Amino acid sequence: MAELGDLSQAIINGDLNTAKSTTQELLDGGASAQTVVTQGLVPGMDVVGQKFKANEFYVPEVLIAARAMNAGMELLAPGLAQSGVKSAGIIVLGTVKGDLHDIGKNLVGMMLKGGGFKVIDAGIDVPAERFVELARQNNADIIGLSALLTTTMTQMGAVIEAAREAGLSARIMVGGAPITQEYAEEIGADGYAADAASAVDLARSLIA
Ligand code: B12
Repeated sequence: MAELGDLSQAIINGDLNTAKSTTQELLDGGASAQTVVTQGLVPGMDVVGQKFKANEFYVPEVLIAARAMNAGMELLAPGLAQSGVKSAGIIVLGTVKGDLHDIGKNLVGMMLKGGGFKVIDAGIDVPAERFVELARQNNADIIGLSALLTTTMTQMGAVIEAAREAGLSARIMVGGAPITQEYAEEIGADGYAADAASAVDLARSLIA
């Protein structure tokens, strides 16, 4: 009989097949989709996030773990929709206009999903108006902006301005290699995180 801890361990190991089979076994054994997420998948991904922060895991391990988690999530999606489990929050996440880098943004998105957030992926090269449109359509709690170029990081300010002009209440968090806490404050962002694991903590604190 599979245990919730086995599922957490499968995520930490990045073992997609075991993550899938264990998720299915837990469901077949009568566990609710919500229990499987909150006591199996999310604790596993939390450990992955901690290891990433401590430099015990690197980007490939995190991506592999996130893929295993997504495989489990796919099996749970119908059950979660039925039980109406409330997400931790809704985040519109994208790479700003002029910028095509998306590896970090995708990693942040996967970790946020692992943390129970509903993530709307706006993609790359996203103009300010598109962020505003998606945030409004989805009633987003947070807009997450990624930029990897010193020439595109200035776009973050444009999104913040557009969101304010549109009267959106969504908080804005920013990240990407050239971004610093100082820069985030300068442009009036609500938060900055240096890596994907910290992004989850930041998102939780922005909503709390
Ligand atoms: C891969 C890469 C590319 C790939 C991108 C592929 C893809 N699908 O993303 C390609 C080849 C397309 C590319 C193109 C270019 N690139 Co490039 N690229 C890189 C490289 C090597 C790695 C970036 C990366 O993926 N890192 C790994 C991820 C996991 O890290 P990350 O993105 O920093 O994300 C983490 C954090 O920053 C944070 N984070 C990220 N986003 C967010 C968002 C939020 C909300 C939060 C909270 C946190 C957060 O969490 C992430 C996970 O921990 C970097 C060098 C580097 N070491 O950064 C150069 C680099 C960013 N590129 C650079 C340049 C110059 C270019 C080009 C202009 C090159 C050219 N002359 O054509 C083009 C620009 C294209 C464009 N318009 O965007 C420069 C930028 C210099 C600068 N200061 O502006 C760099 C620094 C290389 C260099 N040393 O010169 N690039």
